[in-house]
Amino acid sequence: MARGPWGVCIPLGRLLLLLLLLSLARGAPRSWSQDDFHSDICATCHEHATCLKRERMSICICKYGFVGNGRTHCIDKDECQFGASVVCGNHTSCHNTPGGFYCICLEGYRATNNNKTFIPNDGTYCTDIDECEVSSRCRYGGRCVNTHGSYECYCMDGYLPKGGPVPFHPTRDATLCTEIDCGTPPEIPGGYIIGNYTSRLGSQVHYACKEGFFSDSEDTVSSCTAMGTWDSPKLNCQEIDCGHPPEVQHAILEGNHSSRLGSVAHYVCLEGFESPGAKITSVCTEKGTWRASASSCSEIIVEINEVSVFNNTCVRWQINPGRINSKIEYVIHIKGQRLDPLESVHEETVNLTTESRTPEVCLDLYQGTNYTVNISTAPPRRSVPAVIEFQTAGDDLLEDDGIFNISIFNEVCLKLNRHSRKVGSEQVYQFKVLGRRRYLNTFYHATSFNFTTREQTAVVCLDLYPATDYTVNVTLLGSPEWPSVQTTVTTVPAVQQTISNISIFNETCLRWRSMKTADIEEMYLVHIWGQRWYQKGFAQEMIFNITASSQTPETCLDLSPGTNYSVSIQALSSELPVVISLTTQITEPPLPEVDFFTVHGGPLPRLRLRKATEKNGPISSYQVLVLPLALQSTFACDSEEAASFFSKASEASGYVTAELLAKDIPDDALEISIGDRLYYGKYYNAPLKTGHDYCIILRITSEWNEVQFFKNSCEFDIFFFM
Ligand SMILES: *[C@@H]1O[C@H](CO)[C@@H](O)[C@H](O)[C@H]1NC(C)=O
Ligand SMILES: *[C@@H]1O[C@H](CO)[C@@H](O)[C@H](O)[C@H]1NC(C)=O
Ligand SMILES: *[C@@H]1O[C@H](CO)[C@@H](O)[C@H](O)[C@H]1NC(C)=O
Ligand SMILES: *[C@@H]1O[C@H](CO)[C@@H](O)[C@H](O)[C@H]1NC(C)=O
Ligand SMILES: *[C@@H]1O[C@H](CO)[C@@H](O)[C@H](O)[C@H]1NC(C)=O
Ligand SMILES: *[C@@H]1O[C@H](CO)[C@@H](O)[C@H](O)[C@H]1NC(C)=O
Ligand SMILES: *[C@@H]1O[C@H](CO)[C@@H](O)[C@H](O)[C@H]1NC(C)=O
Ligand SMILES: *[C@@H]1O[C@H](CO)[C@@H](O)[C@H](O)[C@H]1NC(C)=O
Ligand SMILES: *[C@@H]1O[C@H](CO)[C@@H](O)[C@H](O)[C@H]1NC(C)=O
Ligand SMILES: *[C@@H]1O[C@H](CO)[C@@H](O)[C@H](O)[C@H]1NC(C)=O
Ligand SMILES: *[C@@H]1O[C@H](CO)[C@@H](O)[C@H](O)[C@H]1NC(C)=O
Ligand SMILES: *[C@H]1O[C@@H](CO)[C@H](O)[C@@H](O)[C@@H]1NC(C)=O
Repeated sequence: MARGPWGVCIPLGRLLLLLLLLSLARGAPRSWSQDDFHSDICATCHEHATCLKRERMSICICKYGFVGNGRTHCIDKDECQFGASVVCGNHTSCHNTPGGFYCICLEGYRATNNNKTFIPNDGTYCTDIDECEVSSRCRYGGRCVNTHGSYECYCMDGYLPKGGPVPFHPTRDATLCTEIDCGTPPEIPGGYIIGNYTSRLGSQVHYACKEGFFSDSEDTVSSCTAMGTWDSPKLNCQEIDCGHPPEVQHAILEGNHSSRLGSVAHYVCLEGFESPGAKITSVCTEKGTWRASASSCSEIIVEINEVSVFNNTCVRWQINPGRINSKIEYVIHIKGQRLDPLESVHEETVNLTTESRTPEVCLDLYQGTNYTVNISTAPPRRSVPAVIEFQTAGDDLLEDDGIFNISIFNEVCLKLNRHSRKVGSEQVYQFKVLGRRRYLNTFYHATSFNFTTREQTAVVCLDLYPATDYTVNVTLLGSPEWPSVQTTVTTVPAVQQTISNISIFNETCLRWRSMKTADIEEMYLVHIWGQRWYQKGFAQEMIFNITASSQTPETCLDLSPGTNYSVSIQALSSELPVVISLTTQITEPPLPEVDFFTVHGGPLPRLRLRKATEKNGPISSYQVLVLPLALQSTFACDSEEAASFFSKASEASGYVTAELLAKDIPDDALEISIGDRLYYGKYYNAPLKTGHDYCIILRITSEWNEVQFFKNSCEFDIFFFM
């Protein structure tokens, strides 16, 4: 509603009609007849009036937009005076013109006739301009929203505002819409992304857990949100950890296993249990739990069978094969019915723990008694028990297999098994033990001990000597009528070494230490082998016995020189010999054999030498020496000096005129002529001077082991006259 200047409210449509009627009413009193006034009146009309001719009358009427009497005044009416919104409608401005007005739409609005100006009475009005429709003004990614007379920008779906407010106006604000990019999806520890994805809004990534990981949550998807971030993934991959494998009844875990996926835990049945068929395992599954195999451990029931009696009071049996590796405890229930004393009962339980599959037990039983023996396993192990009935042998002390069963063990101990016992009496047996060795006259070992029937199985360690024949006399003390019983046992040779610290002295003598008790006579077997590397045919063997009581026996051996020996010494009470090696030194070589031919006035004197036998050591060389006869008595054969013809001390000195190595001497003989002016070895065989007397000497040298350079032997001397 517009508020008019008259203070009344008038609807706009009716106002125009009212103005027109007012004008007509005012003109009415000034109406004249057509005849009188026709031309005059019209001439007097105001310039903004028109002359209206009606029959005989003319009337001046102000033109539309003017108000007045039509003749003296017609003034412009201001249509806009009631306000633009009243006259032109909403969102307008009103513009008065002489005799009219026009309307213009306000900024942001347009006239419905699409003209710039309009007159509202043709129904034109101002309508809001949809700026958003007109052009895209909101920049890239922006979304235009039209408002009254204006617009504002938001970011499109998939875009986010950056750098300014929202909503924004592109001319005013720096806001930019950027495309949403969620970037790399978050990583899930223990998980990974399946397949393709984009980082744009609405994109989805699908996660899965890696091998060995599992998730409680089934939700595997994360989406790129309008916030430009990924949903936080619900999948929670945890490493599969099956923890400790479950217990399996009657079984224990064996070996290594981990708590990770696929790990296999192996079980073994406890001792006494078995899992027929399959092995027992448990597997760590992808659910993080162990899945056990179906098999289980069931108890092995011990079957006791093949029960038999031996040695009068001993019982043995067999058990079924099965996985029982450890000891089994047996309960042996003994019940005996005796006539003497009258109808007495012997009842007893004996426990035996053994891992043998054929256990044996010797029971403490009365003689001449009917026994029932019930064998079963001790709880908790279960068994099929076995029962045997038997009668023990009569109470006869003089039974031919003896009261005592004497055996030897550990070389030095006697084990005494008594098979029977007598009720109500304890007897003492005296044992006299005498040891002898057939091969030693003075060897003698005597000892004695007492044994009471209290001891069922006794062990007496007497420190017996090995390889000795012992006689054991048993006497029942206090029963002169009971004859003594005699038995013999022989100890085996010692398995340990009884000789130590063997040493050589004075070249061919041996000394050692006997580990047996002092002052006990012992016989030693000595075995000697001799060999010479330089004399193939040489072989020496000696075997003999030595008897000695000393703890450090000595013996000197008759050995050849220049020989390698092996010497074995064994105490006859021992199984083991001691072997040592020794080498004797070489001694003087044998006399050389020579033939000498003297030729008068003709050829040179010739010497024929034969190979000497290598007796006391290897022969290395032969030397021919020339000695002035005058020096013969002072010549020392063992002097090592060997001057040559050129290096001799004086004209009158002797010298070596030839040297021949033993290997160069042929088997038959070698001849050389003295003074033939040749070199033999490094020696010059110089011509002898005529008119002098010489002694020609042959010298043989034995040498062994370099250091053991040994003597010369010279024997054959020749007088040579010229
Ligand atoms: C003009 O605007 C007023 C208030 O804003 C409204 O009540 C009226 O209906 C409008 N007139 C037209 C013709 O749209
Ligand atoms: C992943 O995208 C590539 C490239 O667009 C396409 O070649 C491939 O087949 C897609 N893989 C899957 C599993 O969709
Ligand atoms: C058990 O594990 C240890 C340590 O990992 C390893 O040294 C050993 O060899 C394994 N034993 C077997 C039987 O696998
Ligand atoms: C009975 O005992 C003796 C001596 O202890 C033994 O030599 C013999 O082998 C045993 N008999 C049986 C059947 O074991
Ligand atoms: C023998 O074993 C049974 C069962 O284990 C036990 O009750 C008993 O005391 C044991 N007897 C002896 C003497 O050890
Ligand atoms: C043992 O049993 C046999 C047969 O049953 C019987 O003849 C004998 O007299 C019994 N001996 C004893 C000592 O009870
Ligand atoms: C043997 O002993 C077992 C265990 O003590 C018992 O169950 C069984 O009855 C006995 N058998 C006989 C024949 O005595
Ligand atoms: C054995 O007993 C007899 C008689 O009592 C005694 O003379 C002797 O010395 C005892 N021998 C030993 C080794 O104890
Ligand atoms: C054992 O007895 C026999 C004859 O019975 C006797 O000749 C011998 O000397 C006795 N030996 C010992 C060690 O007493
Ligand atoms: C070695 O023999 C010599 C002479 O035969 C002798 O005097 C010496 O005592 C012996 N040496 C040893 C250690 O017996
Ligand atoms: C050494 O003595 C033992 C035992 O008497 C005998 O068997 C062996 O023949 C003897 N050896 C020599 C070489 O005398
Ligand atoms: C605009 O309006 C149309 C009708 O709606 C008229 O026919 C035109 O004459 C008018 N033009 C102007 C300039 O007013």
